[in-house]
Amino acid sequence: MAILNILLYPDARLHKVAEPVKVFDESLKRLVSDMAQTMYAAPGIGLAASQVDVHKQVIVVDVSERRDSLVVLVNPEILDASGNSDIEEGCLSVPGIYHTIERAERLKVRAFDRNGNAFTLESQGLLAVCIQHEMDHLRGKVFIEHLSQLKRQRIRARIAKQLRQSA
Ligand code: GNR
Ligand code: NI
Repeated sequence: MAILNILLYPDARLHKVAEPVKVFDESLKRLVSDMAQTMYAAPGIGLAASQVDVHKQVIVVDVSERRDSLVVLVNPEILDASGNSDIEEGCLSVPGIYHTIERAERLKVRAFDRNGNAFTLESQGLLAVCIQHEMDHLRGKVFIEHLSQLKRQRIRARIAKQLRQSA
């Protein structure tokens, strides 16, 4: 197992579009366990492969308090989305920035597990929001790109300031 390096916004590699996984081999299983370890260590409630510069459709999520309910989604597809949620979101790739984004409250996805078995998952609330946040990463989209141009500009200015102060 290994803790992987998480790309930080603004990094152009966060905008790459992830490819579907075609072979469910040992290297996929290694990626999933490394991603899970990276997410737990961060700590975060989700991680998309895009954030660790692997542009394959792989997501890990655990919204449980005990951190014992890992969900692995390979090649996820949304079957159904309904309702409205506005949970405050953060992102390991945009540290220190928190914003509510309009998301569906309930989500039904179809995906494969790390062994290549297909399943469907129905979720709501934080889990549903987190899956939508991670699926955005796979499309090369970071959560702040849901905000208005003005808000994004302010966030970019704050990030630049944070970077100057940490330098
Ligand atoms: O750790 C995370 N917390 C979070 C909170 C609300 C909505 C989404 C998230 S995902 C985030 C980890 C991350 O950046 N995943 O891509
Ligand atoms: Ni994120």
